Amino acid sequence: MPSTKKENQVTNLDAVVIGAGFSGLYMLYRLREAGLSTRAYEAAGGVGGVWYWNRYPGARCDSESIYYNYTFSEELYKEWSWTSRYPEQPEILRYLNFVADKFDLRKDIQFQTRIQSAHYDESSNRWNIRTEDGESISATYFITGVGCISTANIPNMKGLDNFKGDWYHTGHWPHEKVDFTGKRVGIIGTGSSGVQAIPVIAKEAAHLTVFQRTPQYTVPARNHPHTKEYIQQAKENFHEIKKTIRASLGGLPTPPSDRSALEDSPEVRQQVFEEAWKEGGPAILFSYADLLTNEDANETVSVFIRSKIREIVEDPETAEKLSPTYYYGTKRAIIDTDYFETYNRPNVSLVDVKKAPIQEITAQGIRTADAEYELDVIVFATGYDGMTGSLFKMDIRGKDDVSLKDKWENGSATSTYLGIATAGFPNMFMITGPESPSVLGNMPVAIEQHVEWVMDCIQYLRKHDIAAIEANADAEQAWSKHCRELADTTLYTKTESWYTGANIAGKARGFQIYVGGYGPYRDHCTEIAAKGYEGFSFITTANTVV
Ligand code: N01
Repeated sequence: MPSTKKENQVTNLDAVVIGAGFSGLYMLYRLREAGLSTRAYEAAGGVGGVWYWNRYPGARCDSESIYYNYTFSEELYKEWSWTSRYPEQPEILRYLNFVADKFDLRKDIQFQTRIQSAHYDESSNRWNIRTEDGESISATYFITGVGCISTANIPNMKGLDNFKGDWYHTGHWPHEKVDFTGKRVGIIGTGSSGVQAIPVIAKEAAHLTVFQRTPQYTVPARNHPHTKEYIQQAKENFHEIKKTIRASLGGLPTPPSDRSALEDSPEVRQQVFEEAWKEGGPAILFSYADLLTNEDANETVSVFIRSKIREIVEDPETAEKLSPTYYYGTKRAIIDTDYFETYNRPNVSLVDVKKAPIQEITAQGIRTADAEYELDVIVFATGYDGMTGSLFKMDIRGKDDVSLKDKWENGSATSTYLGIATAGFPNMFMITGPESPSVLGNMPVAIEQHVEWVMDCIQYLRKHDIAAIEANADAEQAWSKHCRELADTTLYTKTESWYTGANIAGKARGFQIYVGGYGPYRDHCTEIAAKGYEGFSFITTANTVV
């Protein structure tokens, strides 16, 4: 077959960045500022990453706005004003578009382009990258900014093709408004996405049926508009905010308590939890130091939230079905607006699909083990193939033609050095990759740290005439072991969640997140760099390893 013009062309670049969300935009900016020829490739039609795709009703941020943004530029921080404590998706997407415009990033982003493969060529120390439409790119550095939770999980349910109505996944929501007026809507999933979407859809739909597999702890967000004075004050405190969130454990300025929940009497504890409930947001999670490490401490907060569910939900049977039993906070701690209140509406019903599992999607709706539900619309709020899903979607091959998927044994042997690099894949950097702290906090803070570390590393390589850097296998094994050991001191590993891969049928289990906190992790990465990139090997331009 004659090859197309595109197939014959090779674009030569210093660096390729995958994605144009928070990670990709900043990485592109830094590389370009440093004078490297760079292009970002993005499957979507615009910037934003998850905020481009997650347009579902109720989608909003769960970190406070004044901290959920870049802090690399004081000017940028001062030019943008958030309207509320937890802004909605359209406002966050506007912010990222504002960033792209301010720094003129769009001219170096190729939209609607999905990267199909990236293969490392040992003879040239370069990455050969191909897009799905056949374009070839050669680059020294291959940097992924693909997000930790961006590959949608649409469960393989029998009969979905037969469904006569419309169906959507929250992570791939249409750009046009989906009108639920007068419709019988079914939603599957009660994670962060479901908990945000359910109250909003319920207000519009004729009837909303929630298909719940695992009930969720969620606490009120207490969202509210910001006053001009509050925003002004944040801008004046820019340097303090930046310093504090960068040194913090989870990218937020309020330090968690240093007290054990078991140190206080039940009366005092009740008061602490009541105040945190009133304050909303992450206050409950931060109210005691050991909620995520001590089973008895965790039970105190779990009991408190269950009591709130019983207070809010009028029907005792529904309240019971909505009451979780896993350790609070070991699935992503959710904050909501009127979630439990929504179950008091006459047009909302709750179906326990753990008790009576979904058997198939029929032409008319959903059939569970004990009933059939007629629906006009099905919403899948069923989450993502987290941490490795988006990396495995590309055919990434390192030295000796070994694929990342094979090296990590499909996810069961995922191992990285610092969550940034992996042995056998020189000059490949993962922004918020597996075994970094990433999703256990306020993501933009984690992203900025990685981008800045990677940029410093690339500058070092260029300055010292080093062709490639590669993580050493022994340093990687030690880091993975350290991550697992730390995780095992917490309750995270005792709960089935997308953190552990348990949400995807057949996916290997493992907890691939560093739980030691953003600040300590940052210090460790800085120290590794200061020691001349300890744990890495360098390949010189003469192709010798040092
Ligand atoms: O996904 P999830 P999400 N049959 O995996 C259920 C971030 N985020 O999109 O718990 C029936 O948490 C599943 O049940 P179970 C945030 O980090 C942030 O809600 O596995 N049910 C669960 O209830 C978050 O943690 C924001 O038993 C099935 C739900 O679907 C992450 O994204 C907003 C099923 C999936 O919950 C993912 O959240 C939104 C099946 N076959 C998301 N398969 C912010 O606020 C799955 N489920 C910033």
